[in-house]
Parts: sequence; C-alpha cells; structure tokens
Amino acid sequence: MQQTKFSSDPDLLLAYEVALAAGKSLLERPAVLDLDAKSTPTDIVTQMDKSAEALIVEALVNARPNDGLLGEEGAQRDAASGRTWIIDPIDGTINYLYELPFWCVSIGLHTSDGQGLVGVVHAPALDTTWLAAKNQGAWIIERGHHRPIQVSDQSDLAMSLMGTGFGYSSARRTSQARVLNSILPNVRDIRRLGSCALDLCLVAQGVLDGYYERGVHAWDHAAGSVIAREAGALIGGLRGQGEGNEMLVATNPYIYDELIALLELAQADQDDI
Ligand code: LIP
Repeated sequence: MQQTKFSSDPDLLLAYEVALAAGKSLLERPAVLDLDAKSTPTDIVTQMDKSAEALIVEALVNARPNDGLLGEEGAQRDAASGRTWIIDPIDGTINYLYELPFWCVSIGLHTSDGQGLVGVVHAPALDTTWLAAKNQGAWIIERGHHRPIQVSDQSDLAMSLMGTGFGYSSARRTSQARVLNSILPNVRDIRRLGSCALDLCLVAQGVLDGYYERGVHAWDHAAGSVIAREAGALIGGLRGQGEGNEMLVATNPYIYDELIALLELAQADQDDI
C-alpha cells in the first residue's frame, strides 16, 4: 500500500488505493466508447463506468467482506457491519465522453444511520485527489504533494462563485432554469462543471464559495460531502431537511443561510411539471 503522511486511517488509505487503481484504468481509454442510455437518451453509461465499478467492488469486497456496497452502475450488497461503501466509478461521465478533464472516481464510506466516515474523490485527468476522514480533516493531493484544505471565507453572497448542476430530463431542467433565473442575479457568477463530487471538493478547497443542485444521488455526494464537511462546509437541504435527492446545498458557513433562503423562495426543491 502507498504510504501517506496525511492519515493512517485504514479505511481512508484503502479507499485512496482503490480510487487510484480505478483512475489508472479509466485513463486507458479505448478507441470506441460503448454508450448505453439510462434515465434519458443523454444520460449514458459506458463500458468504462462498468469496468471501473467492477474493479472497485472486487477490491472492497476482498478487503472488507462484511461491509455493504452501493454503486451507481448497480453494485448492491447488504452490510453486516453497519457500514456501506458508496461508489461512483465516474462522476462526470459526460465530461469523460467529451474528453473534458472534470470527471472523477468517488468512494465514500457511511454508517447505516447516514454518518460519513471517509471520502475520496480522485480526478485522474487533473492529477488531483481530495480526501477526508471524520474528525480528522480534509486534504488535497496535487501532483504528489498533499496539504490540508478549508472552505473560503467569502461572506458576501453577491461576491460568491456558485456551482450548480442540471438533471438529465427536460422537465427537471425547465424548473432548474427557473431557479437559476433567481440565483444568478444574486451571486458573482455560476459554474456548471458537470460533476457533483468535484463541485463539493471545490467548495471544500475554497475555490467555489458554494454549490447547490436538485436531483443528486447518494453516489454523487457520498464522498464529496465528507470532504466538504471536514473542510468546514455546511451541507443540507431546504426547509430543515438533510441533503438528498430533493436538494443539496453546500457552502462556507457565512453564505449558507442566505443561499438557503433564496432557494426556498425560488421553490428550488419543486418541479414545475
Ligand atoms: C452527474 C452529476 C452532476 C449532475 C449530472 C449527473 P454522473 O453524475 O455529478 O453534478 O449535474 O446530472 O447526475 O451521471 O456523471 O455520474
């Protein structure tokens, strides 16, 4: 196993090692990607998503046979230990398809009551990894060098750079466009990078001041939410709910309440049709 100075947590080191191996396999891109449609014709899975998930699942089952598994491409295993690994083999599959570098392997470990224990987000095309373990802090590893990270100190929403994302269905996008119309005039600018996990890591790193998205799945945010929380972010949903498919909001502590209030006013947790 690769030795690291940032943590000796065995689950974090396992997730890191497995994410690096999956990332390496994904850089060996075949000449032709086989595309299968999922929820809509624009929501696709490739043979690379499937093979990377299989690699991750095999490594985690071998190392932690009593833990559960949940993967975007179908991995599902009940937990005998009360802990589940939540996997997205490629978060940002559309970026991967278009050879944009903003895609990553995301591996999170959560307890069955939803507490995040470990998160690793590895972006091979950026040569960057973000990691965290509960109560131990969050780190970035860039070109082999690691350092702790924390959220930004921007307290003015109007000066904040905000990430967001859009679902794959036209109906969902119609309401997301309406919400964007309410948020865009109230922030410095908006970025749509195409990977929820990376958006959360950029909030953790203080590159984005905040991020919100409706429609994300557990595998999109399981690792990034551990990393962002350990870096000081507040994360939740609207109207006192926790983060989830209805809405995920993650920001530094200074702009959180104001963004939540704007999103609630815009009914960002509801679809128009
Ligand atoms: C993607 C998310 C992204 C969201 C997309 C999609 P995928 O995950 O991370 O933020 O806007 O609609 O859900 O499909 O690349 O694993």
